[in-house]
Amino acid sequence: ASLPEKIREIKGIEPIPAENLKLRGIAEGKNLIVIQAEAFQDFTINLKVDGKEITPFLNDLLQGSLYFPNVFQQIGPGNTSDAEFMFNTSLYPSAWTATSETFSDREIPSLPKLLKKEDYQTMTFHANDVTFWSRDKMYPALGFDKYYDIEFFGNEDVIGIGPSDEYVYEKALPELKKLHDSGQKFYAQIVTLSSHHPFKIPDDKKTLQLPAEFDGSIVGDYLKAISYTDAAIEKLVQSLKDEGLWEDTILVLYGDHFGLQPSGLKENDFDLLEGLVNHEYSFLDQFNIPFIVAVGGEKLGEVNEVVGSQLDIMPTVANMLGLSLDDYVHFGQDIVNYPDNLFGMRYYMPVGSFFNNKIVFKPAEGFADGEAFELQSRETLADFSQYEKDYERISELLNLSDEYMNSLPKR
Ligand code: GP9
Repeated sequence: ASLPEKIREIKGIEPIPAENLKLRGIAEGKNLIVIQAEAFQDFTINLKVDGKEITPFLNDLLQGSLYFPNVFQQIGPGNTSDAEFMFNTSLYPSAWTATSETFSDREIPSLPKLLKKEDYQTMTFHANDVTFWSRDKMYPALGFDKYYDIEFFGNEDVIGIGPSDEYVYEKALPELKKLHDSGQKFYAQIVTLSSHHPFKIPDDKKTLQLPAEFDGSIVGDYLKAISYTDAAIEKLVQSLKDEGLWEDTILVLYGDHFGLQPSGLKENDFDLLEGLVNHEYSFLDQFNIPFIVAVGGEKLGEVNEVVGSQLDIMPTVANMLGLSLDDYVHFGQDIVNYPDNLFGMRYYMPVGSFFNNKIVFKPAEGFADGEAFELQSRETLADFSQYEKDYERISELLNLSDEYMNSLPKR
């Protein structure tokens, strides 16, 4: 069997004929704009504090979009750059190094390369120095035609470590419009930065006021940073509409990874968070990122509760673009059409940890000493012996993934 077949077999995926796939090609030929939002956790979506929404624009956008509230991060030590790698490949990142630093000397199969064959131009925007996380090597390895980094943006309108999201969108838009106006299809990934730790948004850019109990807390700063992220995206979408790009766009938004790590929180932060999420804030909240797809001119309006992973984002979007991944090695899956899931975690969880549709499992010495939690109730499961097979399947998948990564030819 080929590697894609082997992966499907381990995951228990029976391929569905293309003509029977839901949402197949719904965005075929459209421009793809992907916003990878820094430290964006899902609990902020539809959240109200003191009657105020944290993400009013996205909450509104969701009404006509596809929204997956149960998707989990899988980054390794390469943080943001691992998330970029995963979206563009649907391959597991390396376990103990930043993938961008370890594998960028390889020929990496990728979404930019698949889209190139469909006559797309591909580019990525991130307002930091491109050498950070060795992106200067990763972007060419992923096959992007072009990247825009701090050299393009300059040190204007800075929030935290780089130019503000608003400024980045403003500068990126004319580049996209040029292509659109000349009839050139494009894929643009925009990696945001303004909501980076420690989440300090300057007073004149704050878009949210919170009750006094949030003053001086990282939770309050975080919510304000996410509110800023939301407001900046609103401006971008408005500009896409004003400039006539929206109807030809599929917009994908997802969070790269957690912002609020339990180890960085004080007791008061946990109390504040518990008040927001209505249960004890745990790793399940920490790792839960939003995944949203809006298609210009299409009313989708669906909340899909399926359990998914960061690796599933690209295959889900690829189906909507009408791309076939049948022969492309990938470890994620299109979660619209293949809702039965199994995916692994490493680095931020013990090796051998996995999620399936019902539980998350954390091994200790081995399987029997581990812990399992039901995803819906968050309760600890007393007897999880029925999931031992999944534990074995995950180790098989991660081994296959590492073998595959190591087999990629040098560039
Ligand atoms: C900086 C960006 C953010 O370029 O990658 O840092 P990270 O979240 O990866 O530590």
